[in-house]
Amino acid sequence: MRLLPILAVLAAGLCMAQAPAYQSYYYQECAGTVIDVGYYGAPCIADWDGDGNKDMILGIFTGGNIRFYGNENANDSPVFNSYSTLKADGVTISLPSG
Ligand SMILES: [Ca+2]
Ligand SMILES: [Ca+2]
Repeated sequence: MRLLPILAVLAAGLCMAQAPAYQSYYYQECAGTVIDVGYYGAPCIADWDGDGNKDMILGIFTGGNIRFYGNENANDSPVFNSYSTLKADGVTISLPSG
């Protein structure tokens, strides 16, 4: 009988929860070209260079490289015009896949 009040509370919580608001997707471009790294691209957005706007680090499955795209615009409308491949000790970082 203790289960019934718990279920009632859970049901009330579900009814009161707000529906998530989704935005439509878009293809991010770099220098006017859609960024396409094939399968399993892994973006991570943060202010990586510390200049106050959010940039993108993009892990690429094929070849295992990591790209840095510096944002040249506001956070809500990022503009990327180039990227660099991340290196460690002067050597391009390449992670094994699979
Ligand atoms: Ca930045
Ligand atoms: Ca920037």
